Amino acid sequence: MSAQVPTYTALSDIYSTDLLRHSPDFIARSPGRVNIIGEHIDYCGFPVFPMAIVPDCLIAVKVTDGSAVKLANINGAKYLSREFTYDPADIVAIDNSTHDWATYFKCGYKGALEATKITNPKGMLCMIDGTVPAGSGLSSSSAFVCSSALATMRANNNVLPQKDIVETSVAAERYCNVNGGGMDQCCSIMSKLGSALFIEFHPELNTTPVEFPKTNPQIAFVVANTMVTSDKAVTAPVCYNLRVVETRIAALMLAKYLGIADRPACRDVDPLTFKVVMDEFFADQDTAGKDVVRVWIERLTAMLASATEFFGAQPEGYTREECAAYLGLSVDALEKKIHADRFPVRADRFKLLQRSQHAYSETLRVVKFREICESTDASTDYFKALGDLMNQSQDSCRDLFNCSCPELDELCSIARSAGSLGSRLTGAGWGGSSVHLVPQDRVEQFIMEVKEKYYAKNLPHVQGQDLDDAIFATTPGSGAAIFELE
Ligand code: NG1
Ligand code: MG
Repeated sequence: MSAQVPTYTALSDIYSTDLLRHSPDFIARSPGRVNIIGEHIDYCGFPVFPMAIVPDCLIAVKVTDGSAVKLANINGAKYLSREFTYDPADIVAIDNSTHDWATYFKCGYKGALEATKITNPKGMLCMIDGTVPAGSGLSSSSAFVCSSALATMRANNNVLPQKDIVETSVAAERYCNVNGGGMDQCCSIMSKLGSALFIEFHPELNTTPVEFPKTNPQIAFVVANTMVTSDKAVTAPVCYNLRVVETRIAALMLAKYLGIADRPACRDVDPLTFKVVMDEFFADQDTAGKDVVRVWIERLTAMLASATEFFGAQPEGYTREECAAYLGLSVDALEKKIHADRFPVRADRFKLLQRSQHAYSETLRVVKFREICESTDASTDYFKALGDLMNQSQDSCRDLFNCSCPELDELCSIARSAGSLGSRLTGAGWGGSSVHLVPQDRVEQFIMEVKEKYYAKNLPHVQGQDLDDAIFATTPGSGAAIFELE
């Protein structure tokens, strides 16, 4: 007799805690995401191609009078609680010196109240359950920030339009001192069940749901976590935030090299990104009917290859002083212009050539990946065409952007030998998860082989549910939602 799935009349039947003695008014949820392709280019303003996964962050909320916010986190059945009170002076203090799970809620709460301009917010009793593995590169942080912002807006009866919730969540997560792009929050909030999301950021946020081609056997994606926790908040100054700074300096120098740095569109926009430079470069040209991104990327790639006086002269990278001198700025002015004052980085040299080559080539792979997904040419070998782009992305992340790690490289080569057509890191890298393109009818066998060759060998203590959370097949899930309870 299979165990009956229990049914409850109210959440309070599950958790007899003071937070849930009253049944909640609503539940806000926002999912994690896996980035299929387009890594470290959202903050360059270029398009990316993630999809929402089923694991998410759920927040059950009882709205109360007063301004106290009580949180209960039942992740892994440990009952952890935090509470704070709305402070008219700065909404809520965010302390990044200790890495506490409640910080993500406070970021979403603060961002939501700033965006809605609510000054006398309701009290909230919140029961939180996150199932996106933390530090796994599947955007557990953004799932938490987005659901917290959504819950705060709903508690105050002021849920903004989706795109405003995305912008709010992107700004809110930066309170954790990670200078992130907008991919994770946009995917979490705006995904449509059954489709991946082609996300463009400039000239404005624009999303296009894209279904994967109907192949036989079906296309499936398997996520495999290296279990190397990549805690961006800790490593940011030498990893994530450093890469953001390198691409920003490269964009400034590119604009100068192309003679368009003083045009208002480049001079006044903050921060300057590769995409802004590209759009301004073509602004006075007739691009009707041209695939601007492809033209731009191919032109830049050729230019970078030949422009030794530009980037190629110093493959080991440029110092702050050299960059500032090229741009006619003081080092301080340069630091401010690329927000390195707010998000400090630790590096002597910036590898502008390599980061640019990755960003341009990765953008072209995203454009091609979407075209292949939308192609109806019956002769297309979808698995090979899509898989090759994913493998090229991994090589570029490893060799040009230096954001892979030995465990990710090992996992990708094991996966390819176990039948993946395309294997790459997903998310920031330096640990976290990988994503693999596998025909549906080989998924079980693939997962078994990777469990044996990677997890049993390197992580024998990871068993049972933890192992099932470490490597799993996933399909495009739906985005954020609010469930109104009676
Ligand atoms: P992860 O590490 O999965 O949260 C981060 C950034 C994204 C994007 C990817 C790299 C945040 C919140 N997320 O994702 O914007 O830049 O790295 O493509 O910073
Ligand atoms: Mg994250």
